[in-house]
Amino acid sequence: MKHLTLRVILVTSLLLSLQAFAQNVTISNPWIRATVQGQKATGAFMTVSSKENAKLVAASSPIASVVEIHEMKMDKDVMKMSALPNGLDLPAGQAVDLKPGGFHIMLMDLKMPLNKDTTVPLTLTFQDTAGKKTQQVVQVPVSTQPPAGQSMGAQHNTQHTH
Ligand SMILES: [Cu+2]
Repeated sequence: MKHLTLRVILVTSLLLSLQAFAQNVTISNPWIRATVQGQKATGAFMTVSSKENAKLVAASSPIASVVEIHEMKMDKDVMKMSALPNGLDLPAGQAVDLKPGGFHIMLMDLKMPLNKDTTVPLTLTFQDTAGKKTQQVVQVPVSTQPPAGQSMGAQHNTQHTH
């Protein structure tokens, strides 16, 4: 009985701390690009802000076999995409944009076509500076363009250090 009580307390405090951290991360304007027939990969975009220094370290979705956090940048006039091996830095209090031509969540080996006006669940894994991981599930609308109010060229202070 003593054991059980202790376990309940531990689980409760763990849940509370997870919740506390989840509230520190805000996801806004998420969207995932609709696919055309035969397309096996697409990108998901959103704005992420964390109240504390953190990282987006992983993402997953039941509709894709492989999900990676990517960066796209110009390299000698060629747009190149690469996975961020250490995740995406989320400096405290700063909105970090994941958008076409920049950071994005890459969904590969899609198991089904993604049609406009549906939603796709995306599980995001964040890591705080102490190394503790938490997950947040976002229902991401499938669209052919960014959500209204978010222009493609929106300039936020996106800072990242390597
Ligand atoms: Cu990519």
